[in-house]
Amino acid sequence: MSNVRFGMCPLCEASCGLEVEIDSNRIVSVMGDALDPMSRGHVCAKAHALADIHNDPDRVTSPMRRHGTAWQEVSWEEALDEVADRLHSVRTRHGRNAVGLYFGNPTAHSHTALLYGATLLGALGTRSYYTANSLDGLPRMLASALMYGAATLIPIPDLDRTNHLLILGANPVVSNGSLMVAPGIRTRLQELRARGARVVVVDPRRTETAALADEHHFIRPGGDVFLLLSMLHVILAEGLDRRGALPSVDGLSPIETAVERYTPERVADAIGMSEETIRVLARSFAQAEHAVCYGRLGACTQSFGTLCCWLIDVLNIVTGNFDRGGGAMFPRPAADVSAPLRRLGLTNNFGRWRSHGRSLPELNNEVPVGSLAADIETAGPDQVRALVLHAGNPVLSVPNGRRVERAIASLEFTVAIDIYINESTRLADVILPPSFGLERPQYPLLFAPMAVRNYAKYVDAIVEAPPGTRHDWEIMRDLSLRMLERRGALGRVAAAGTSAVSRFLEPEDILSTAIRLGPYGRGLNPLAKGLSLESLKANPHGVDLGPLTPWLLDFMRARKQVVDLAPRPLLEDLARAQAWLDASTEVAAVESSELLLIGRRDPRTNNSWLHNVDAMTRGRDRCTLVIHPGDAASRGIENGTRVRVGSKVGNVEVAAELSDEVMRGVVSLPHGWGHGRTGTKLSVANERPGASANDIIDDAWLDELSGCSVLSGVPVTVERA
Ligand SMILES: Nc1nc2c(c(=O)[nH]1)N[C@H]1C(S)=C(S)[C@@H](COP(=O)(O)OP(=O)(O)OC[C@H]3O[C@@H](n4cnc5c(=O)[nH]c(N)nc54)[C@H](O)[C@@H]3O)O[C@H]1N2
Ligand SMILES: Nc1nc2c(c(=O)[nH]1)N[C@H]1C(S)=C(S)[C@@H](COP(=O)(O)OP(=O)(O)OC[C@H]3O[C@@H](n4cnc5c(=O)[nH]c(N)nc54)[C@H](O)[C@@H]3O)O[C@H]1N2
Ligand code: SF4
Ligand SMILES: [Mo]
Repeated sequence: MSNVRFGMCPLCEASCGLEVEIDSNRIVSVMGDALDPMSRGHVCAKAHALADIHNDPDRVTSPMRRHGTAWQEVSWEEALDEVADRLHSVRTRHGRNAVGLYFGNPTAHSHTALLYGATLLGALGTRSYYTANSLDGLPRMLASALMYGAATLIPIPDLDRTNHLLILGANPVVSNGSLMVAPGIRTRLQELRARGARVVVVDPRRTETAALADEHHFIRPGGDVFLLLSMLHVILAEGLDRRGALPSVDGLSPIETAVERYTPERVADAIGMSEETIRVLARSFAQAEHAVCYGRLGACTQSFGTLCCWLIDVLNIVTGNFDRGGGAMFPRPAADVSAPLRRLGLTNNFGRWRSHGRSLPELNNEVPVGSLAADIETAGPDQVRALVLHAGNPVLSVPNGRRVERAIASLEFTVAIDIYINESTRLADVILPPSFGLERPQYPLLFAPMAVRNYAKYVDAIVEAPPGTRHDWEIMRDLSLRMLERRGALGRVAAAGTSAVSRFLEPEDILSTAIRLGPYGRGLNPLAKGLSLESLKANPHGVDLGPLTPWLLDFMRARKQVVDLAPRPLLEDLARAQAWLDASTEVAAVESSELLLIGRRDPRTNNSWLHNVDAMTRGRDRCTLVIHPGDAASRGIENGTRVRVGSKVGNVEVAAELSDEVMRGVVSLPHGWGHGRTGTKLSVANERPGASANDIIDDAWLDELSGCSVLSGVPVTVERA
C-alpha cells in the first residue's frame, strides 16, 4: 500500500520541500510540497532523479576493496580496519599532514555529515584539508572574514523586498540560487517585477535569468572588479552615496582614494561595456529606495574574486543597503552552530599556514584544493601521500583535472566515501558506501543561514537505505575512533572519550541543543514555549520564522566592532587588478586568437554526478561549446562542427553551438562532463560522456589573494577538430 511522506531535496541549496509517495521501500513519485513555507510547492526536474539514484543498480551498496582493476566486497569491520591501518601507517611514517582530506559539495547538503566532519578532521589532525569551497565560495568567505571578522557572515539579498536587484555572475533561474536560498526563483523574480522592482543582470552570456530581467549587459569575463570600482567612483563623485546614514564603518576615505582613478572612461573598453551603461548602472542602483547587488559564482571564481565580493559589499554599504530591509541582510537561523565560534573570534583565521605544494593560504583550517595535485607531487615533509575523499569528484571538478587524476592515482592509499565508482573514486583503494538523499533525516544546517526568509525545517528519512550502506556521519565517527585507537595510550584515551561523547551527542542531539539554545528556542526551561527539534518534527512542512531583520550592525556595535570597508589585503590586491587593466587595454587593440572560456549550468545537471540518471541526460547533447557566430565564422566553424578547444594543459573535442547569447570573444562550456573513463561504473553517464571543461582549464590561474581556483575567463584556443 502506498503512502505519502514529506521530505527535503538535498541536491541544491534551494532545499525544496517534497511530497513523496512511497510503496514499501520504493519511491513512486516526487512532487513539490505546497505547504513548505519556503518552496511553496516548487521543485525542478532534478527532484525526480532522487528516486533513480535510490534504486540505481550502479550504486555502491557494500564496502569494496580494489585489486588492480577488480573490486571485491568486504565487510564493514574489515574495510574500516584496513582504512585506519593504512592511514595510520602513512601518518606514522610521514607525519599527519601526509594524509589529505577532501569534502566535496554534497557534504554541505547533509547536516549529519557536516556535524561529524569536524570529528574526522580533528582525528586526522591534518593541515592538508580541502573542500569544494575553494571552487566556489572561498573568496566570498575571505571578504567576510576581512570585513566583518567572520567568514561565515554571508550577506544575502532580501529578494522579496528589494526594489532593485543587480545580479553579477549568477544564473539562479538554472542553478536555483546559491548563497541565496530562494526556491522557486523564477516565480520570486516575476513577483519582484510585478511589484515594480527592477532586475538587472550583468553576465558575458545572455542567460535564462537575463531573459526574465529588465536589463542585461554583457561584461568581459573578469571585468567585474572594474565595473564595481567605476560604479563606486560615479556614486561617490556624484554624491549619490548615503554617507550621512552610514553605520559605524571604518575606511570610507581609503575607498574614495582607491576608486578615484576608475572613471567609466578608464575601464569601459577593457570590460566591454559603454561608459554610459556604467553610469546608468551606478545611478539607478544608488537612487533605488532599496537596492541590492548579488554576485555569485561568475563574480567569485574568477581572477579577482575576493575583490569582487568585497566591492559588492562596499556598494551595498555606501548606498545604505546593508543590514537593512530590501538590501543585503543576514538571516537568523534557528540552529546557528557557527555563532559560538564567531563569538570566540574563531571564524576569521587566515594564512596561519600555507599549502605545501603551492603555498596557498589557509582560511579557517582549509587550504585551496587548487593545491591538491601539487601537494601530492611535491617532495618534502608535508607531501600528501594518502587521501580521504568524501562526496567529491575532483578529477572532474578541479582545474587541470588530468593532473589531479595522475596525482591521486600515484598516492600510496586513498579511501572514498561515495555512492558511485566515478572518475575519482575508481582511483581509490577502498570505497565506503553511504546512505543517500531521502534515506536519512535532513535539516538545512548550512542553508537556513543563507535563506531569503528565516525558516526551519526537519524531515525524517523516508525510505530505507540499501542494507550494506551506513550513514555518512557513522562512517566518519567509526573511522575517527579507529584512527585515534591506533595512536598509543593517549590515543586510546581520546578514542574512549570521543566514543562516550558521541553516544550522547549524535547529530540529532547536537541539532536539538542548538535549536533549543538558538534565537527561537525554548532555552533550558522545559516548560517554556519556543522552537525545538520535537516541534519541527511535528511539522515536516517547515516553519516560517518571518522576514529577515537587521541585527549585525547592532551586534557589532555592542561589541565595539566596526565594519572594515577597506581591509589592507584587499587594498593591496588592487595593484594586481590594475596590472590586468593596464595589460588588457594593450591586448584589446590586437586581434586575439584566444577566446575566454566561461562555464554554463544545465537545469538537469548537478556538477558531475546526476549524469548517470537517464532522464537527466537523455535527448540533445548538453556538453557543447557555445560560440558567437562572428568568432565561429573566422574559424570556419558552423553549428554542430566538432571543435578542438585547447589550452596549455590539454584539449577536448565537442560540438559547437553558434549563438549570440555569448558576447564576442567568449565561449561557454559546461563542467562536470568527461565520463567514459576506464574503471568507472556509470553505465548511463558513460554512454553520453561529454568532455571535461577542467581538462582545459589551466590550474595556474588563481584568485591569488584567496587561492580559489579560477573557473571563468581563462583563455583557450578553438579550431575545427
Ligand atoms: N570548470 C568548472 N569547474 C567547477 C565548477 C564550474 O562551474 N566550472 N563548479 C564548481 C563547484 S561550484 C563545485 S561545488 C564543485 C563540486 O565539486 P565536487 O564536490 O568535487 O564534485 P561533485 O561533482 O559535486 O561530486 C560529488 C560527489 O559526491 C557523491 N555523493 C552524492 N551524494 C552523496 C552523499 O550523500 N554522500 C557521499 N559520501 N557522497 C555523495 C557523488 O557520487 C559525487 O561523486 O565543482 C566545481 N568545479
Ligand atoms: N542545474 C544546476 N544547478 C546547480 C548546479 C549545477 O551543476 N546544475 N550546481 C550547484 C552549485 S554547486 C553551485 S555553487 C551553484 C552556482 O550557481 P550560480 O552562482 O548561479 O552559478 P552559474 O549558474 O554557474 O552562473 C554563473 C554565471 O556567471 C557568468 N559569468 C562567468 N564569468 C563571469 C564574469 O567574469 N563576470 C560575470 N559578471 N559573470 C560571469 C556565467 O555566464 C554564468 O551565467 O549552482 C548550484 N545549482
Ligand atoms: S531546485 Fe531542484 S534540485 Fe534544487 S532543491 Fe529544489 S528540487 Fe532539488
Ligand atoms: Mo558549488
